[in-house]
Amino acid sequence: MPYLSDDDKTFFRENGYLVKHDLLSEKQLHDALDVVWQNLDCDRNNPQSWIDAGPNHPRIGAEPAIRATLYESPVFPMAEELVGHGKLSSNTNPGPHFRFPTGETDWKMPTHGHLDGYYTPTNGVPKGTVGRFQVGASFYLNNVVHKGGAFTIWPGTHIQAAEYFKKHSLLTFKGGNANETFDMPDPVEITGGPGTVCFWHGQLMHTGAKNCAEEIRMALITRLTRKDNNELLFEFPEDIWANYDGIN
Ligand SMILES: O=C(O)CCC(=O)C(=O)O
Repeated sequence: MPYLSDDDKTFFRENGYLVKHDLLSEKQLHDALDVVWQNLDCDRNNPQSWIDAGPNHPRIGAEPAIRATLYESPVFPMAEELVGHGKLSSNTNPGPHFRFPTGETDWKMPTHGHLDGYYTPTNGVPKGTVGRFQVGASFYLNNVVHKGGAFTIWPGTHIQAAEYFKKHSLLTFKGGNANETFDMPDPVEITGGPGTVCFWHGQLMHTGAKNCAEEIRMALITRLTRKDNNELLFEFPEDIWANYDGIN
């Protein structure tokens, strides 16, 4: 029995993202949160210590409780339903992404997003390479409210990106500043309770919003690639869904 309906797939195809709620069990959330707190440089019982506590990127992706949120939940099978059964590599770990409370109340929707995988001086992608992937999944370990540092996306920009790269080099794209390139739609803030997952196309503009709430925004983000991704890195087929068996 598939997890995703035809309507889900149509939504993903048109908008470049899809949100599903309650995908993680109580135990998965509990165990993952324990690992997070054991490795975070602030005090679980003292909210004052959470304010501006970043940057804080513990290397916990390979911990069994963290991997379980992806591989022992419906998250990976759902991504496979988009890209194709048996097509995705399972070597990828989810990485923790925290947005710490700022202690401020002055919030506005993010105005700038980026695409992942293209060189910028600060994002860790080496110059002369690209790090493309098929589907990202951003999943929340706690409740993420409006103004609470939500993962934020610009719907439809995956289609603009596909058109753009038919005519422009991947290696000269300023991934960190995609606003200059795209006709920007209104952004969508992804809010939801623990276990909410946003699946997003690997070429969708996104960012994390400012956190004016009291809680740390606790997300895991994974970027899933096809097993044959190395052969596809520089390909932009006429049909942008050519490598997504579930969408075709
Ligand atoms: O933390 C977030 O919500 C966004 C993270 C992000 O933009 C990224 O990892 O590329």
